[in-house]
Amino acid sequence: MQKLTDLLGSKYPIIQGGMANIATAELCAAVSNAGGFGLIGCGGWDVARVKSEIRKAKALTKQPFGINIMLISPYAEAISDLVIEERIEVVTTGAGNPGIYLKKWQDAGIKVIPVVPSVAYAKRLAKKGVDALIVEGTEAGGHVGELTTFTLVPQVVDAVDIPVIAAGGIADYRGFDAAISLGASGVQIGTVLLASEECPIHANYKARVVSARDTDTIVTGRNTGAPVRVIKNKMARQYLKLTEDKNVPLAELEKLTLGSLKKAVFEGNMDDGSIMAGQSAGIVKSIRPVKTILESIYEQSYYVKAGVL
Ligand code: TUI
Repeated sequence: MQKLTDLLGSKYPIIQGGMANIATAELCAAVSNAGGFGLIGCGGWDVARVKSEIRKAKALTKQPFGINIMLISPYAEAISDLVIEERIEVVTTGAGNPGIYLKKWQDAGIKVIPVVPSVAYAKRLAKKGVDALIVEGTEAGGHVGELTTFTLVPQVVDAVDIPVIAAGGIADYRGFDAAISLGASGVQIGTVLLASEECPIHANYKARVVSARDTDTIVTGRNTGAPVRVIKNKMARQYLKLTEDKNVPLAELEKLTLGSLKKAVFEGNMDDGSIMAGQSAGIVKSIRPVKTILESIYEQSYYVKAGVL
């Protein structure tokens, strides 16, 4: 099987999550410049904004980087053409089925790496010729599936013959090595990068991730079809209450979630903001440069030390 670093052109088999409103050109370039694989997370951005971030990232790094498209975005289709025009080499997708765009991207030579939350979904996409899969457990922050990284990764590894990238709950070399033990070819990290010096979020958000204890995250909206893991606060409690009423339209809830994410990201509002973060927030204890975070994951890995990777 192809090595993930050969597929991506990065030094480390570590990719950055496509965190909406957070994975800007700045964070993406910092990750790629540090030897990981950076991504611009399009979230709910329109085409003009994504284009401007792509241009910025191209100016900030000469290393390869990718684009993450959140498929429930109203701009997903337009962005699916933009990545071709901009000659982006790798696209990751989340929160939906990338099926309708696959052929067009593959014809353009774009490597496609969807996030999958289940085995059946992984098999279907592998059959369609995607290049790798990001297998994300429910430990992750933001929009999540039901299964844990620990159980889902080995099942997908057994079901497909393309590289699997483990995501959800990984914040240090121990999580990295666990993922490799489960058969993954690499990992995706998000939460630990929230606590990086280069991450363009409000200082309050970073501080809240660093102070989070093991039990501080919760999944809101499991019963609505839009389950989102956040750090518990007033907003999370309000959202939980709102979703007890099953008649609230999904689109309205998504707007509320993305809108309140902005309050946390830009204003540092830790009461009314949606503080998306994964369970690994409990592992994250300090704010460090991206380069230190990536090096400490890779260089301390037993697999790396043993020369296996
Ligand atoms: O997408 C994510 N994480 C996200 S997106 C986001 S922004 C947002 N805000 C409000 C509501 C919803 C999203 C914050 N965090 N991770 C990747 C991911 N994809 N996790 C799970 C999935 C997924 C779920 C279902 C992928 C495919 C899927 O298929 C459903 C289907 O049958 O189409």
